[in-house]
Amino acid sequence: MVLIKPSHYDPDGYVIQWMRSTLPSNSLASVYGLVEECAHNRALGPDVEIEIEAYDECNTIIDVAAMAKRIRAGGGGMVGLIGVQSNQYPRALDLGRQFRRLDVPVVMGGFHVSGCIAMLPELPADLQEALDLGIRLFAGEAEGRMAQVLRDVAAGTGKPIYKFLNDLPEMAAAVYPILPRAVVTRVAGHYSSFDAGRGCPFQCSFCTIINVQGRKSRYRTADDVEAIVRANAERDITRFFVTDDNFARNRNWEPILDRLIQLRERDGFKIRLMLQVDTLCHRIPGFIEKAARAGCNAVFIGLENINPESLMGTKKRQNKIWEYREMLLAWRRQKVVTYAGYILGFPTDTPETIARDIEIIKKELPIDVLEFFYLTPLPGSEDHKNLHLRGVPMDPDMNKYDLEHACTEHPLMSKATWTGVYNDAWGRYYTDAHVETIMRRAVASGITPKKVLELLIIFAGSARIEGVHPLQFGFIRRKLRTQRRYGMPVVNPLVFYPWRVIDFLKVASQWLLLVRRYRRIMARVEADPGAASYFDEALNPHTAPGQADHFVEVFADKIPHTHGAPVRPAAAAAAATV
Ligand code: B12
Ligand code: SF4
Repeated sequence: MVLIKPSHYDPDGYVIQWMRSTLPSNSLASVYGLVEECAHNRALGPDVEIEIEAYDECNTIIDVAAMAKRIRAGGGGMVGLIGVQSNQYPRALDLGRQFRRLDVPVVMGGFHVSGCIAMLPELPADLQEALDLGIRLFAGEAEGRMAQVLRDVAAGTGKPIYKFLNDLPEMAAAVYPILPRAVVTRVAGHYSSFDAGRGCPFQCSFCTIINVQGRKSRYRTADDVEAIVRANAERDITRFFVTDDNFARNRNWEPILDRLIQLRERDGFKIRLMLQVDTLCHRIPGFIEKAARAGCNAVFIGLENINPESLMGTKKRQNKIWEYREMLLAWRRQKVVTYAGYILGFPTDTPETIARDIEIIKKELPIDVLEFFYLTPLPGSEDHKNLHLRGVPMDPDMNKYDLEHACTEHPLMSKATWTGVYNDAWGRYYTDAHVETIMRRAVASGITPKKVLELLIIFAGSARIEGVHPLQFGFIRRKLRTQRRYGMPVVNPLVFYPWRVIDFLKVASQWLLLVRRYRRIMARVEADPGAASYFDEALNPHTAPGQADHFVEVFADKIPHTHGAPVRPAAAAAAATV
């Protein structure tokens, strides 16, 4: 059984691939765990041994012919295309096409298949193309269902579509994600992953997750999480990306964190965690403190936008901008690095409002790393479904649904303007002056400066130098001449290799310059005797009673009347006169 997590194509049609990737694939680990269970239970009969190979294409070259040969030599088998997102779908289809040509059975699963089947009234043409190639599709979650798929494929009776969307498996005591050490070590920092739960109670209209994994919190037990940590520790892996979209809404967060704290503090496991949380997590008593004690040193926060109108428009009502600073400072007090995602292209956004908002963030919010995304109608989301049903044009090329392209029209900005705004945003946030401010804030808060420096280098350079989003970044880009998108010509070696050398040298020199510049900034900050007492508006925890933060004032007329919202000066004055 060969498990492949496909990557996707760059604009020249080459696979985005690195010597080392920076983030692990939890989909791959989840499916690996499930197939390993089948192998252990001899799901194909007592005489049939199942051998498993797992590859993340972001860090490994996929040799289709060699894999097909090994499958044949082993007496049969199949290829699983794992966790295929919409942007990875064209690449997955190309891999599937090559395996099918060699008569190898292929099954594909992941968010593109699940999202489309969950939300669209009919099968889209690209999924039909897969079926026409003889690729089988799996929609839904595979816990408890993998053995059935393997048996069907082995018997030659596989269904064209496996559909399990309305029957979400329980997570308690479910088989857990795991990967062999050799796969994990291809990720820089040797991070592995697990999902401690699935499902999110909120209703953001751009989100696919709630339509595939549901809105009910399903979670693993503390015992399961301990088993995951111990199994990985046996492979000398103790760093984890916990992939719950919103760990703060995992109803079992506290027992899980308590157990991790015990493993760290009592049993000496050197656990490190990256978590994803929402902007209200600081309101949960003890959550941030326990997360830090459990080993969390980095946290991804779905800030999305600071304009309440934009947030309301996408049903992200839970984001209360007047609490952002308090939440960020709460993490900072625990010396946890904060990453915030910022979405560009909400209906009321213009180049001017976006530029203004980024400047406000720099000045007033103590975020370390800010990353930008296009508002994208991802297949599987309510936004995509609505546009599809209304017949609004959307880019037909799924390779572009990577949150780095404008995939549909914007009411106020042309595609060119929107693209300009996205490119400008990285440069606007990561100015040398602001990088210095972030480093000063880190030193003043006791956060390891070297860690912040490394992150700033990657996030400042990835989109601008490599042309890929930092979430897809890796170390040392590979471009294989022959791994080109289906339909694009394989370039003559005499043209390809000189181009590749120039391309490599250009990119490498830009990285060297950036690293040197940022190191100098860091050295300057560290040499400053007053660095530890640095203070600015973003670090100020207290807004005097009756006063609003400056950035809250900017949006005063857009803040909805919800519980806890700051009272607008005009409304307060009116109340006083009554
Ligand atoms: C962790 C994560 C990442 C990680 C790791 C990727 C990974 N897949 O593990 C990183 C940070 C790298 C990442 C990056 C991106 N991500 Co992401 N990510 C997630 C997240 C939060 C969890 C993934 C996960 O582990 N899920 C749990 C697993 C078990 O679910 P699963 O993948 O669906 O797999 C199950 C089934 O589908 C099925 N299955 C899957 N494959 C197969 C194969 C076979 C043969 C079978 C039988 C069954 C089967 O069984 C599995 C077990 O039940 C999801 C949201 C979510 N809740 O899933 C977003 C999500 C997958 N990401 C998304 C996006 C858009 C991205 C980015 C493009 C964003 C960006 N600009 O950076 C990049 C892409 C870059 C890349 N190279 O991957 C979208 C995809 C939506 C879509 N329609 O494409 C999601 C759904 C979030 C969202 N915004 O809606 N991501
Ligand atoms: S909070 Fe995150 S996971 Fe939950 S619905 Fe919104 S975008 Fe989706």
